[in-house]
Amino acid sequence: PRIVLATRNRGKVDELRAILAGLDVAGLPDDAPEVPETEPTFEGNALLKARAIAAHTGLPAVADDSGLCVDELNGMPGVLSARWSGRFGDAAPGGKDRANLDLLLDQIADAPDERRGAYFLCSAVLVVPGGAEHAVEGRMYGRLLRAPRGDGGFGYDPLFVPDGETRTTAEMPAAEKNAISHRGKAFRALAEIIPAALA
Ligand code: ITT
Repeated sequence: PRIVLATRNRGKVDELRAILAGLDVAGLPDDAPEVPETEPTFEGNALLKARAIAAHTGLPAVADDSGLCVDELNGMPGVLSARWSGRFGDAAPGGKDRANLDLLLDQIADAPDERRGAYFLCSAVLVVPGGAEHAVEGRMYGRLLRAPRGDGGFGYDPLFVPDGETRTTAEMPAAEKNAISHRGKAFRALAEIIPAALA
């Protein structure tokens, strides 16, 4: 059965295609509606995106909402991670990921080691048109460096070192990041329930 991925983020599409290998995964159609993320929770926003795309395409839709929760910032930027800097896509020099990364560096510049803990959270959902909704969650715990390292991944990866690692997630091959990441965990859990959910 065919499912559609409700995301415009290229970094995510590449990760999700690898994790959901074996399923027939379609990309977001060009005429898909833009869905504002207005909910206060990751799961609420993931459901908003998947419901809109399931209704638009008539296909089962998979979406995620994810972000970085930083100890020093009492859980911020959290659900605001993608739009924290207020600079979007091409409007930001170096892209929005760069603007967000610079803001994070600035905000935690004075944080001592014991306040540099953080975790990524991913809520992954499946919405079947006119049918059931499923939601699962994955997390990856780690700590934030004082200067970025690595060109892989996307978003905040150059600052994030997972627990038990010395490399940032931007220094890991994609498959290694997926094996331990919030998104990898959430989507492997979702992939397990997709066959029964679509049967
Ligand atoms: P869609 O809504 O179209 O899926 P988005 O980029 O807006 O794309 P989110 O609202 O889920 O996605 O925001 C997630 C943000 O959190 C993302 O832009 C990064 O800044 C950060 N993020 C999430 N997962 C990450 C990861 O694996 N590595 C680095 N940063 C990540």
